[in-house]
Amino acid sequence: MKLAIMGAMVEEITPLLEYFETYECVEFGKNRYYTTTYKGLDLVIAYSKIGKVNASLTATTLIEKFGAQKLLFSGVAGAINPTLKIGDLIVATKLAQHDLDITAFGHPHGYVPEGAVFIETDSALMQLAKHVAQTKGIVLQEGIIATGDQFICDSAKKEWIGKTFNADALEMEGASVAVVCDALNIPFCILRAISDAADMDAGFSFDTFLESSAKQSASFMVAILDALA
Ligand code: 3QA
Repeated sequence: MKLAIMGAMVEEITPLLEYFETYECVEFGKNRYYTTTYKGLDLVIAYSKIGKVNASLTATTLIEKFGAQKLLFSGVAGAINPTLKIGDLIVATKLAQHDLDITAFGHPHGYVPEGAVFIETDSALMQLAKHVAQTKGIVLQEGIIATGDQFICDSAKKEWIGKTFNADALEMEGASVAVVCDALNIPFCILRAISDAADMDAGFSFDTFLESSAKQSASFMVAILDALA
């Protein structure tokens, strides 16, 4: 089984590379892909750089060039649902692009013809994540994640995204990874730990908690790998 583990920022995959200790590096498409094995799993790990376009390129490369059969995303997110606090984990049930807008033609936000507003994640991976959380006594929320090419640091924008997509958290890559995996028939899972509340304090909170929240997500990801192995 060949598995891809993806992040957006270097901080999101560094804890994983440190955990696996030995890996090889292949350069492709102005990016680096790290390969290793863990408990019989073949892993390919990469961070895409920020945003939907970079994330789409990396997800596609992980699947088409490196032959990943499942894709797991680990990283941080801004909270919309007030029950989500800094460091809390959320796994996506489905994802939407909040900045995709052809509403001028009567379509709903996030929709383009021949697409769908929401892309659902793999239910088997979701069940596995929930099972791992339960057995380890870790709180894992499940919910809707909204993605767009904007760092949200404004309560009004956050509320709009929350009510338009019924979203619980937001970030800048998940839904584009979802579009790629859905099109290429690759089961995927998007895991995020909260770094901020996407409000006026988000910039400061993000800088303060990026590293610790990225580690929370990465260590839960290792537990998922243990269950998959
Ligand atoms: C933010 C990162 C991007 O990959 C999306 C973090 C956490 N809080 C968010 C928020 N709005 C949108 N997304 C998020 N990730 C990139 S900007 C910081 C860049 O620092 C999730 C996320 N409120 C670079 C240093 O100059």
